[in-house]
Amino acid sequence: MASDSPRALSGIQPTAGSFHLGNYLGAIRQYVALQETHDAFYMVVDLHAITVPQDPVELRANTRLAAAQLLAAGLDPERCTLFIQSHVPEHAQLGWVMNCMTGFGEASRMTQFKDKSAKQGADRATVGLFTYPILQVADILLYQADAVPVGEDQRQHIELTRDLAERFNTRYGPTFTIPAPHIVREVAKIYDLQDPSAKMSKSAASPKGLVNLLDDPKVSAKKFRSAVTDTDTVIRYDEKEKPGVSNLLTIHSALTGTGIPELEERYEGKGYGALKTDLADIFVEWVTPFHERTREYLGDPETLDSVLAKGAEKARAVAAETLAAAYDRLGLVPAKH
Ligand code: AQP
Repeated sequence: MASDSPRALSGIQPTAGSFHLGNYLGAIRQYVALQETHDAFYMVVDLHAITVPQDPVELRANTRLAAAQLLAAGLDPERCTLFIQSHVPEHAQLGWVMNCMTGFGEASRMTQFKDKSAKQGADRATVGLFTYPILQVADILLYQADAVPVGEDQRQHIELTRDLAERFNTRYGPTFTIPAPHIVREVAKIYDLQDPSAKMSKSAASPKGLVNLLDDPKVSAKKFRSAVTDTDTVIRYDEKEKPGVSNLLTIHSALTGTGIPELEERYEGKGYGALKTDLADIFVEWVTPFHERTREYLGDPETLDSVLAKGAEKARAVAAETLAAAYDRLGLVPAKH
């Protein structure tokens, strides 16, 4: 997309060997769609990943794997800018500025920190995990992003971004675009197949309800077939009374493009088994070529690294300009070269 189009920015963590279906439907699919209408910047956020301990060898491998999966999912380096966050040092630099703009109480209200630190024991959580939403603010503002495609769990962080951008602009003069979340309601929160009250998440207590894109498709098919539903037999979308069935209908509809009312009609009188088996087959059919494409990108590290290097160069040009403007407004003395 032309650089005078509205901007989109998002990032995804290389914290697992595979993205899961929630990441894909909630976020990555929107990345792919927005590259057609926006000047889109997408990054693998390795600096966010280190907010929790990472094995260096795994982190490096997972970062490349994340980039390969994004390309396999449909990101096109001719249509968007794909890069690794740590290749653009301006993220950490503007991150510090934004730390200095944020109230301690304000940061303490971020529910993601509360959830994530509770999972690992609050005492062991790092200061980096506490301030990661503020680094995310910098990620977004550096690119003057208009739209930020994310899942529902990130809404509060985009609100924080808007507040801090407005605060900076009011204090120091117009500097940052105020971004808006791009959250597609229907798929904003994909739920765990075993516990449909919890979001599908890589750090779920049990892997049984988590569908990883790069798992053996047979394993994922089995997870769909044994998904938790309810004791009734009627296939009807009802988030409150039938969260398990509603989640399966959401996933079916997202993968096939069939509307939910049409699915309800199609499965009338058929029982849950038919829905689960069909969905297992639909997923396997969708994910098999995704595996092949991911393998192809991983098998050609030179091309992958060159895509990421070009992406970082393009990203840096934009990020450096924004950082320079912000430093100038703050009153920092420019370095003489
Ligand atoms: N279940 C989900 N439904 C819809 N969207 C989701 N996202 C994550 N889970 C769901 C969206 O995926 C994008 C990338 O998220 P991330 O890199 O921050 O990954 P994450 O949030 O760390 O993924 P998890 O599995 O949710 O990790 P944990 O278990 O650590 O909390 C984001 O846009 C996110 O909204």
